[in-house]
Amino acid sequence: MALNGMQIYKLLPRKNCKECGFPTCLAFAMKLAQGGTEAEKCPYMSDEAKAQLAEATAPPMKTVKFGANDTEYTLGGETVLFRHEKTFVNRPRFAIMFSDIMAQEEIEKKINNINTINYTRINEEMYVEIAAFRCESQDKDRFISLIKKVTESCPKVVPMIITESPEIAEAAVGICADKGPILFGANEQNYEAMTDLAKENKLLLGVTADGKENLYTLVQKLQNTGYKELLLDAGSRNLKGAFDDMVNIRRTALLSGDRTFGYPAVAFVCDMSQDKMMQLACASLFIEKYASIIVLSDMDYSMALPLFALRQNIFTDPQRPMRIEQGIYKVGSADEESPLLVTVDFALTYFIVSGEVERSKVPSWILIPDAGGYSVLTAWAAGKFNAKSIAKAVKEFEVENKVKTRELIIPGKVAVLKSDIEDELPGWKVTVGTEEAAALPNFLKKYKAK
Ligand code: B12
Repeated sequence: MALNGMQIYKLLPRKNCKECGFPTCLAFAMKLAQGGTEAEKCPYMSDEAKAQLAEATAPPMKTVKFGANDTEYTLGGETVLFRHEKTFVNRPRFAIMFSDIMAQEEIEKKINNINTINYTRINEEMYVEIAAFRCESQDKDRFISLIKKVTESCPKVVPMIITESPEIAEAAVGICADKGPILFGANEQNYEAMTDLAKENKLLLGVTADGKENLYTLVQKLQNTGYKELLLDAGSRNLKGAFDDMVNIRRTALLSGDRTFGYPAVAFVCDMSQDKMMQLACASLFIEKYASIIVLSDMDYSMALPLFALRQNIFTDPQRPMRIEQGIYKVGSADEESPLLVTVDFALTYFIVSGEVERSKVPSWILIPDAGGYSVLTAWAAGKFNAKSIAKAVKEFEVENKVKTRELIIPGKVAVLKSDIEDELPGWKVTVGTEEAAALPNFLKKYKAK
């Protein structure tokens, strides 16, 4: 439980030495309770008090990891219930469910989809991160051969081993421990053996119970063993129940500061409906509230594009537009005769435009002035993308030393800037480009040919 300012004050040496930068120990304690400073700033605190404070001032939700090397992921660590209050930090990861009683054809189809999906948006490469394996046959060899087949065919995925049998779990972990798998299936009956296995291999342990109350008691038992790398599942396998579980677990952790529920949770969307569009809708909901792992039956491109884009949008800091650094960027082997385009420093706009320029195969330059991190029209309406800011960038980034053409292509949406820019940059000609970036490849080919 979090401590309040007075409780923290009682742990301090109360010397009012001011060495922490605060006028009194009480002022320091109050700030510490709000998370505005760190306990280490007090040079005279006992080790015991430090340990107590570290526990009390730790974020209400634990940060855990799974995977290994290039495919290591972080979950949890959230501090707010709503994105606009601050920001969400660790995006959920997508898993595709495999079962060892599934037909070979279906397994092949899912493998193929996992290997096909690769979506790059705003410079982030997105793909399916996890393959979940449910042992339904209770046949160890059959289960292991499924895990082997899928992990060999999809080298990037991290396995999630789902079984309630410690013996099968141990065998499964044995063949993929180097991938940092998630071990899912610790319950009331097996939790001691499952915890030992997770501890030994430093794995994220999925804890499952029938209902929130049972889960709460089970997590307390697990915490008493000292193992806290946990992933929660309150057992609901329908939309209404799982949504209720997610919201209650997160609210208990963040609003009541109760760390028993201060762990990430998993949503088994694959069990909520067999309809693809319904799974898409459920997964969208759980991106926002509040799953850290979302298990789907399958994912093809028509599901991946909206899910990945939504996840990326939700898990960015709402107070900071995703910006790219101002400057002049080369696309392809541009030289001093290549076309020069100007756009804004809003990352979404830049990557759409640079993607289309690449697609045109016409080597070009892209100039990025300071536009406040906004889209073309937003920046223009806010007075941040205009003749003066563009002319300033032309000078600041010494564009005239790189491009000899003295021609600048501006976005079609701000055609009104043409004559103002020509006034600001004597000797330059401004060409109004297309309104949409998708039309740029044709435009550039014609522009280059003229
Ligand atoms: Co606003 N906003 N907004 N806004 N906003 C809109 C832009 C719009 C059009 C809404 C409207 O009224 N219909 C108006 C502008 C109207 C106008 O002046 N013509 C508007 C306004 C008025 C404002 C405010 C002034 C409102 C206010 O406060 N009174 C403020 C200004 C900000 C400020 O003062 N602080 C405002 C604020 C915002 C917020 C909420 C902050 C967000 C901004 C997020 C951000 O930009 N980082 C916001 C948004 C999201 C929008 C909205 C809905 C989408 C903008 C967007 O993201 N577009 C639009 C409405 C709309 O467009 N549907 C209104 C997507 C990007 C990728 O598009 O940058 O234009 P883009 O790039 C495309 C093209 O221009 C082209 O390619 C891209 C893809 O096709 N392109 C090209 C880009 N560069 C180049 C370069 C070349 C050479 C070429 C050829 C093509």
